[in-house]
Amino acid sequence: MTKHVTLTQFIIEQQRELPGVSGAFTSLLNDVVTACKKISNLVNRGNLIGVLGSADSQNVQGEVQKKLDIITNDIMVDALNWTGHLAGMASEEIDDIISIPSQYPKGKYLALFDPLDGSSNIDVNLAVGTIFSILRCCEGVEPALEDFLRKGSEQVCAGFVLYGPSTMMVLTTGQGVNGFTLDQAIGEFILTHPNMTIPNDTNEFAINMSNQRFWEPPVQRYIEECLQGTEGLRKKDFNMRWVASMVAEVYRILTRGGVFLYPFDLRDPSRAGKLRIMYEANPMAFIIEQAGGACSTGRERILDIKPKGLHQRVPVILGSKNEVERIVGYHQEG
Ligand code: P6P
Repeated sequence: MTKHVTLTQFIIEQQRELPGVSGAFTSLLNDVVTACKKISNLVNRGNLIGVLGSADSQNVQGEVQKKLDIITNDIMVDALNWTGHLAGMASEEIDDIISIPSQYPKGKYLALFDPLDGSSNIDVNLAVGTIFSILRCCEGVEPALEDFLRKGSEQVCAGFVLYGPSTMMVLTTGQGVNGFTLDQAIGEFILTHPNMTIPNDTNEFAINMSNQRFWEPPVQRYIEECLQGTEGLRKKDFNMRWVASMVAEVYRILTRGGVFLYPFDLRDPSRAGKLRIMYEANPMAFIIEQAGGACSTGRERILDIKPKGLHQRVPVILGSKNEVERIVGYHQEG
């Protein structure tokens, strides 16, 4: 019988190789995993337990919140705030940084997360996910906003959980990318996709075509060439996918290559794009680069950006390295 490696065993064995690891990180990651297992169970039973639909409220982004947006945010906060591993948290659903209650010790990590990415899909039974990013900070000290606003290159861990036909966790701690499938029978994530790597080339792009009139010329040019297929410059046909759930798009790209674009949007230059740098772009960029891909705004590497705000938005172009570099080249040509 094949010996299955659980996520817990994988993390402990990987951390054992690192100098000076206290075990706090391993324990923190296991707490994140427990929260995501709870979310998986709720998402799976959605209609049966009345947690779908809108909450008749808006989040800091001005987006209508789904009931599960709020529930999953509370699950993440309640699973992590007592552990003594975190000095603070940040969530897509909460305007300010989330402090650790005074009765709990403050640890040396910061957790940032989008508790339910793609939640507009939840009512139509399409894939959604949880995205998380871990930064290191001074232990035992109340963190200030500035402690969160660190470049993505400073992340110590990034991951996401995709609640799809299978519940999958994808994780990096800077030593490559590994994928785990939740075995519902035993409640454990099992290593099923070791050392995930992205092909450098692809013939599949993901973009919301309804926004085409708001794209800048370099993105217009790239997508037009894809649509011209064998009759155009690229001399090959392309396929298109748009799931409207970043976690699903990124997982597909990790498994078969591709390029995902949520580009700069001319409608509102102050927004720059739709996706948030701290808990969407940065963790996904860390994962994509660790898998051999690339992630850019079109003008700069996402992981090099010094964030200005907790909910700052950035344009995102990520995936197969040669495609991302082509699009970046078009931006440089103007
Ligand atoms: P649109 C989900 O709301 C999200 O933040 C990403 O997961 C997804 O890629 C994108 O927005 C979808 O945006 O404009 O197509 O609904």
